[in-house]
Amino acid sequence: DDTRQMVEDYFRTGTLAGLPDRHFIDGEWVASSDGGRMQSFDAGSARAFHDFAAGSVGDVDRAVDAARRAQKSWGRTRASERGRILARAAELIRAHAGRLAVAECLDCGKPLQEAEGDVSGAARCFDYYAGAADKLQGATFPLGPNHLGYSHHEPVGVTAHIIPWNYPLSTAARGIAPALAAGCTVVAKPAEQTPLTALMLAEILHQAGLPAGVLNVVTGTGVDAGAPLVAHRDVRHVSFTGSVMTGVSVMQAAAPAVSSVLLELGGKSPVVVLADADLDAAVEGVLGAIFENAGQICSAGSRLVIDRRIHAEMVGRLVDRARQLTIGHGLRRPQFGPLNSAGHLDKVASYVDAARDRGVEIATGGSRTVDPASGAGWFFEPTILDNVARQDAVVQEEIFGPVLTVQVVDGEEEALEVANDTPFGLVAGIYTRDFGTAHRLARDIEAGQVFINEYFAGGIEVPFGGTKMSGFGREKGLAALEVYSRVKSVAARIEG
Ligand code: TXE
Repeated sequence: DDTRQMVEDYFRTGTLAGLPDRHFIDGEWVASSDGGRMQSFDAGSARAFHDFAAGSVGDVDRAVDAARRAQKSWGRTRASERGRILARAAELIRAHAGRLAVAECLDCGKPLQEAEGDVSGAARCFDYYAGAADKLQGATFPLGPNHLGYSHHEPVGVTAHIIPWNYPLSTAARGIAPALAAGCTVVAKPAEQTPLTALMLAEILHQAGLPAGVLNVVTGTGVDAGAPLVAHRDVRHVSFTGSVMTGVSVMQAAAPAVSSVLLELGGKSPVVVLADADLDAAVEGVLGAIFENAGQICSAGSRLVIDRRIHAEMVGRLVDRARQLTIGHGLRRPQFGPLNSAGHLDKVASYVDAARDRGVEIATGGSRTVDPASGAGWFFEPTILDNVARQDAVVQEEIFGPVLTVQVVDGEEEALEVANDTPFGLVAGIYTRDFGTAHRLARDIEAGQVFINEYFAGGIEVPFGGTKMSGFGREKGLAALEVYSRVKSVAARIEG
């Protein structure tokens, strides 16, 4: 099939023909105003495979200007028509699924089957907001017989989307689809490591009938392209997914324009496994929670909080399974792929090296490795650190790699205390057969989303976002439409 051919072509030539390599502004492919270019790297082989436009303030200004000019007419386009365009985009994402997945796999390094899952999730996201576009309704207010009061939702205006490198297509889709559904226009800035699928998505929406200027994509670094975008005076809202430190500076940069901000800043999410849990389900859940996408997931379950009575058995089973994971280049569909960049591999390795030096017990993994087929690539072994103290850096700070820490507790009360004992609060997993315990913990755990007896349960229907240092604002679900719209209320005297 198509995908197999692309994979063969890539391994033969070291590149892939026809990948987008310029900004998408006002319905056209545009080179950087200063001619800047930068390279994309294939993490599975540590080699450059593509180059693309490195944008700066001139490109951002041009894109925001296009979005501002397109805003009025897009905002007044009938909601059902906006929905039809999103529905067509969902179909086109499916039609181009193979190419999108291969591009995502090369840009991120992740296993191809995971990239394929991201692509079908993105299509599903466009379906969802296609259907939701004309369900955004206002209210009437009981002002008495002489007055009429009502409200409706207006689009926020030009929105900026700063996208990270771990889920480039999914994150782009979950911001762009509700923004377009609500009648906003968009300037998106994908991460410099992973520009491809946001550009491909812009082309798909253009083919689906989206008018020029409604969705623009400027590629380049955070400093040169991201910073001028989030500070732009004509941007009314910024959706940011990335690190805490950058999120704070984005919020500051957006303040002078009084733009609203949504921050999705990652976490240190606990998976609580109590003594009565279904251990088979818990083992599966924890493995996926930390080793999917090599742990480069904001909502990764990176802390196992485990009852002492099942600790030895659970860790033994996890270690066995972690050692069996097949490692390799993403295009070979391994169970476990590389980290996204050399710099990120250094960060993950330095956390584990420092932990080793402090005497933290390494139950399995703990070292850099390579793709066994080529002897290259930026890989770090699936790693489990056992019996880690509550204040240890590997428990308190986001590593964003395949490193699970294990914290041993006695019973529900201590599990809750340990689960909440980090600065983050994105998601949490709970494994127990006791209904009351599960929902008591779900109530008391500080997190924006809780999974019970299946980690990553849910879908586009379920609102997602953080508390504490994990950020604020909700993506996915109908909640996301509220991010991209404002209530306008009208009160009129109609009698007397
Ligand atoms: O993040 P940055 P980095 C965490 C994870 C990771 C760490 C560093 O722990 O190890 O962050 O990753 C753009 N104005 N997460 O350095 O800098 C940048 O170009 C505007 C968690 O990649 O936050 C990219 O598009 N934009 C996370 C995006 O911000 C700026 C996902 C994220 O980059 C900017 C990624 C600026 N001044 C990393 N500086 C999650 N929540 O899932 C950078 N950018």
